[in-house]
Amino acid sequence: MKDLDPAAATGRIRWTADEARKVMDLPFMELLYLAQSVHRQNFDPNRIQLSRLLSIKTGGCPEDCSYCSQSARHGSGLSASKLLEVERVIAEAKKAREAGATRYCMGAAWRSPKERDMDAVVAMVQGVKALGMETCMTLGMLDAGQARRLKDAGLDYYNHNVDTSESHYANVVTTRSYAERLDTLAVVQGSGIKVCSGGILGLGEGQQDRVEMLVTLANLPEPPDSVPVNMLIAIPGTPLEGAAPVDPIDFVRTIALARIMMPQSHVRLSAGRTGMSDEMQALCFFAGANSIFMGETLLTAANPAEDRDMQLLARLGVQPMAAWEHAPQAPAEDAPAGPRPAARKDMPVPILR
Ligand code: SAM
Ligand code: DTB
Ligand code: SF4
Repeated sequence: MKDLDPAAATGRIRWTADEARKVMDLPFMELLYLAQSVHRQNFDPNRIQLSRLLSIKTGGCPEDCSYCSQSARHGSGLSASKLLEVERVIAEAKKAREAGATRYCMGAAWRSPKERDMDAVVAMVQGVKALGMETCMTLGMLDAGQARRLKDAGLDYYNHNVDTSESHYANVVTTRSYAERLDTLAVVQGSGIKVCSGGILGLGEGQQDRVEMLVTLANLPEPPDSVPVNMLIAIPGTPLEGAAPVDPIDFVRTIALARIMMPQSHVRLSAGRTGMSDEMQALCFFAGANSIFMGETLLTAANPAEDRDMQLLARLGVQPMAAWEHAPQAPAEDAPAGPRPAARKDMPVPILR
C-alpha cells in the first residue's frame, strides 16, 4: 500500500478500495491503535456529540428500502401519519435541548418533499434554529431549489445515506438509484448545507461492501461532516426481518476504518445500539465513533433510554460535546475561555506502511 504521507493528509487523500481494504484487514489491535491515534489528532477523545431525532412525517413511504418500517410496500404494521404541526416540532426540540442535545434531526418518510410541504419544513428549521440548536433534516431526494430554501432557512445538515456499496445497493432498494443518492448529496453540498451521509451494516453485505461504501463517502468532493453508521434493526414484516446479525468485531472494524478514512468527520454510532452491549459501544467509541442519537425512540424504532446512556458516558468518563466544539476550525463566539481541543487540520495522519 502506498504511504499516506503527512503532506497529503493536510489536503485530500483519494482512497482506492484496495488501500482501504488493507487497512480494514489489519490485525485488530493495529487497526484500533491507528484509529484512536487519528481520532486524537482531530478530536477530544473524551467528548461525544449528542443528536436527537424526531419523525416529523411517519410511514406510508412510496420507496421500497428493504430495511425500513416506513415503506408502504412492506407489512410492518406501522400506520402512516401526516406531517406534524410546526409548533409541536419546536416544542419537542426544546425538550431535547433541555436534555442536552445540541443537534436536532427531523426525518420524513418521503421519496422527496412536495412543494406544498416546503413552507412547513422551512418554518421548522427556523424555529429549531432560533432555539440555538443545530438543525438537520432528512426528507429524501432534494432538488437545488429546495436545498437553497432550506439553506436560507438556516439548515445546518442534511442526512442522506448511501446505505451500502454501489454493487450491493440494488439488492436493498430498487425505487431510488445509487446515482440519484449521489446527485442529492451533490445538490446538498452545492447549496452549502453540510452533508450527513453513511449507511447500514447488516443488509446481507460483505466486509468488501462496507469498505467500498466508505470509499464512496470519503471520496466525495468533501467528505461528509457526519457519517452515521447504523446497525440494522431487523423490523418484522420487512424483507430483512430475518437478516443475519453482523459480527460485532466486523462492525467495530468498520467504525475504525471510517475514522481513519474521514479523520475530521463526526462518526455517529446510530441505529441499533439497543442490540449492542455497553462494552461493544465502548469499543466503537475507542475506534473513533464520537456521536450518538439520544432519546428512547429513533424515527420509529427503539433506542437506549436516556438515563442508561448517561450512565454509560459517565462510566467511560465521556462528556457530551458542547455546541461550540462541533466545528473545531471555527469556534463560536460563546466558546468558553481556557483549554479546548486544538484545530487539527494541520496535523498529519500517521504514515501507514
Ligand atoms: N426518507 C428519507 C430517506 O430515506 O432519504 C429519510 C429517512 S430514512 C429512515 C433515514 C435512514 O435511516 C436510512 O437511509 C437508513 O440508512 C436508516 N434506517 C432506516 N431504517 C433502518 C433500520 N431498520 N435499521 C437501521 N437503519 C435504518
Ligand atoms: C441515520 O443514518 N440513522 C437515523 C437518521 N439517519 C435519520 C435513522 C435511524 C432509523 C432507525 C429505524 C427507525 O427508527 O425506524
Ligand atoms: Fe422511505 Fe426513507 Fe424508509 Fe426508504 S428509508 S422507505 S425512503 S422512509
